[in-house]
Amino acid sequence: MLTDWRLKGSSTGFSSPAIASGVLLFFTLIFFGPPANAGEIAVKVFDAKNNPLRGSVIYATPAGGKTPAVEKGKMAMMDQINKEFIPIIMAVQTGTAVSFPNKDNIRHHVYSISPAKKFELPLYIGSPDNSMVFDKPGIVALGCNIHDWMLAYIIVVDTPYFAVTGEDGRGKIKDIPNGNYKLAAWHYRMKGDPEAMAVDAQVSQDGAEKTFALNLKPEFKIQRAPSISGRSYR
Ligand SMILES: [Cu+2]
Repeated sequence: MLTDWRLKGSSTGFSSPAIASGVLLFFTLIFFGPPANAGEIAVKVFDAKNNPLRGSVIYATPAGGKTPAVEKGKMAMMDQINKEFIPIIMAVQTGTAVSFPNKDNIRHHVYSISPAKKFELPLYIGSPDNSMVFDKPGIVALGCNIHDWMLAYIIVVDTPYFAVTGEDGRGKIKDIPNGNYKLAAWHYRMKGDPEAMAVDAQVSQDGAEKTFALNLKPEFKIQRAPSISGRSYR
């Protein structure tokens, strides 16, 4: 479209007021950015008792539209610090490479038996080049063979539009192009399939806001023993 009026402009000159205003619009766009054709989806995730659910992954997949491919060379990092995975919940788009640096001065042995990505990084220390491409969508549960309580999840989704909720159970998927989406929420204790429970969301300049109320299974994370200093870790 832009090309069209530029051609028209060059063939008829700039005397017409319509073309002049087109030129003005063109330069306005150059200086002030594109028009608002993207918005955000604000999401709240609660449990059945209305407690906010931190660490829920919310993700929006274009309804019938094309999903942009993952950025080439996209990397994410799953740290190991103080015998815990950081972050505990991480979402990535399918095709993203994830590395597993060990910031402790002891060895970890990271593994997953999840169908979406089965792997093992035998005992290592430091930050060897151990990145792997997560090429299938799904939930990947991580563990450490040495430290039973170490647990984290990598949620691999077929879309670049996702976010993780904070302590208040709220999350925002930002810079998402206007259009219709299937919006899903995942939590590691949820009952049911997030995609089967997905809702329709429409993104426009006004944005969209959605709420999920999830039924949870009992907590199953292995509790970490108190440390020597008396400080306990979960
Ligand atoms: Cu470990």
